[in-house]
Amino acid sequence: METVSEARHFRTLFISDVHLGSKAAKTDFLLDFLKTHEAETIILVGDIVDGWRLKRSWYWPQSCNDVVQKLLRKARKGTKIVYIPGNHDEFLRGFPGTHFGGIEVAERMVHEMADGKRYLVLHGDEFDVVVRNARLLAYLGDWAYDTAIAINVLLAAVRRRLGMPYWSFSAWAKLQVKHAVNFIGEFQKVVADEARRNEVDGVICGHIHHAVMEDIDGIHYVNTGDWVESCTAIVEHFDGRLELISWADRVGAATKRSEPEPMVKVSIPGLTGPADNAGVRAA
Ligand SMILES: [Mn+2]
Repeated sequence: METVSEARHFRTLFISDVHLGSKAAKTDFLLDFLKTHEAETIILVGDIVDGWRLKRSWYWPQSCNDVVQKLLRKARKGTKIVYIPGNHDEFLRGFPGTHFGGIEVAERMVHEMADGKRYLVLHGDEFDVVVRNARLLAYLGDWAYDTAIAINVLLAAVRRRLGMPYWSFSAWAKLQVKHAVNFIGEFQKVVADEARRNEVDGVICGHIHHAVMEDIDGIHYVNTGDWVESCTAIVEHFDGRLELISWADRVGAATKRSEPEPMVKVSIPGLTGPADNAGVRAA
């Protein structure tokens, strides 16, 4: 589609849950968005590359490389880019503090807005276990809470070793439609609690594919949403004001690709393509 709009400039751009490597990734929309949105800093809030999908079956059309190249080009041109890995791209979690192609990898960070407000930025999957066992953990207290999070991290590592996919909150929540709203509410509350513990004004996360900005007991809870369904991003204006952009709404109804795209070789520094038919080994 032809979009004849000038690029809009922002202080910061927050994007998460693109799931490059999954057929559902709306790469065309994201490319359009990245072409028309410039920022001093771009923070990738996890699950940008879906390592799990790629491991099962290689799906990497040219448009996936285009997204990666677009980001790398922005980095070359002076945009500061921070990549906070999520559970689907946790192969990057082993490299906190490292850089690839000008992109910095961090587990989580505190971002200070132009108006001085401080926000904790993290993907959010570490709280899955707390969400699932919220009532029990509240009863058992801090020690059990910390232990549960540690066990969650350990369990994810064991599952990874055994070649089992990470337990997916969004997939699971969708299966339990009736309760999904409760789960989302519980997730938001748990993440807001973490922000409070870190003595910040707000929190920016992804993971549950549910973009929203709202106040939760004095904490500004912000979720970046996703680029597999809703095509949403959070932007910080130069005065520190945050805005939720729904890109799919801006450019019209989502149009599905009719023809399957040919697969190409991946070109992400550090991530190699499939060596054989067995699939990909993600770093
Ligand atoms: Mn996630």
